[in-house]
Amino acid sequence: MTTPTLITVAPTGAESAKSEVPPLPVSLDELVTTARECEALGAAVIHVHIRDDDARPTLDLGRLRDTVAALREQTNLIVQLSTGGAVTDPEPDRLRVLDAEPDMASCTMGTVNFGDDVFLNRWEFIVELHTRMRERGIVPEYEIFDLGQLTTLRRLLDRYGPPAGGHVHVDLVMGVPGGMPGTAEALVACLRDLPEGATFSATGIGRSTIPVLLASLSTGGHLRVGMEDTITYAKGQPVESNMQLVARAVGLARLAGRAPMTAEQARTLLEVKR
Ligand code: KMH
Ligand code: ZN
Repeated sequence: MTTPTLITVAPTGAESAKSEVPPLPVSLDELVTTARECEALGAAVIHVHIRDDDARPTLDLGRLRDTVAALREQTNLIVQLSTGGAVTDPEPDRLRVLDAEPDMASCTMGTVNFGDDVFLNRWEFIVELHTRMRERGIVPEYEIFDLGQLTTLRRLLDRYGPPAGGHVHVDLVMGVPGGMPGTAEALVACLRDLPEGATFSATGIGRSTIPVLLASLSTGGHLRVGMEDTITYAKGQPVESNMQLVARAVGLARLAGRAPMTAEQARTLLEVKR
């Protein structure tokens, strides 16, 4: 039997400006509406970055709590908060995200050049995030921007034990300028270094979106799509909505004989208890 596809939607991110990308969901209302529509199409997890009243990225704890509550009330999606934030966010603010008690949180496995910026993830910080998530029963999604970060993940698990729930799920973030390329070859290279029993999803930034999506589907992987990663649908055609990206992913997953997984199936796979 073929594995159904876990589809994560990452609707907002911290990098695009609302003024330049008007369909980007930035208010709580926009986010919840997007979440509901993406769930109806086949998404099971939502990877969340939030914005302030001026549409700037924020890690404000009160807003994060309100966001988790609203998404839980109005959807059945697994709520995954970003602890990556924006490249300018300090470590204490990123750790405090866990106080909003999401179902899952992202946990990046190393420092990477991020375009003209640096996305800083020191070893001690990674250990702190992993440990706090274990203590609180928050299931991590380990974000991998480059091959060597999988070695860091294995070292982390060897030294500090398995994550909350016991299952290891990795997201390959490919095609970031400064990280690994968004190619089938790079994805296959990562598979050899995945921890035993781990599942993976993949996302390709920008023009690597489709090659990575197809490579992941054809190697048994899962998908992350959304306007955090992709704002151009096809050459010269801006993305109209996150739903457009989820619908495309669902169509390709079905074509691959791997229909989307429900949120309940995803909870079982990822060992998310709520
Ligand atoms: N915004 C990037 C600097 C995550 O969400 O954990 C980091 C990021 C990864 O998006
Ligand atoms: Zn993110």
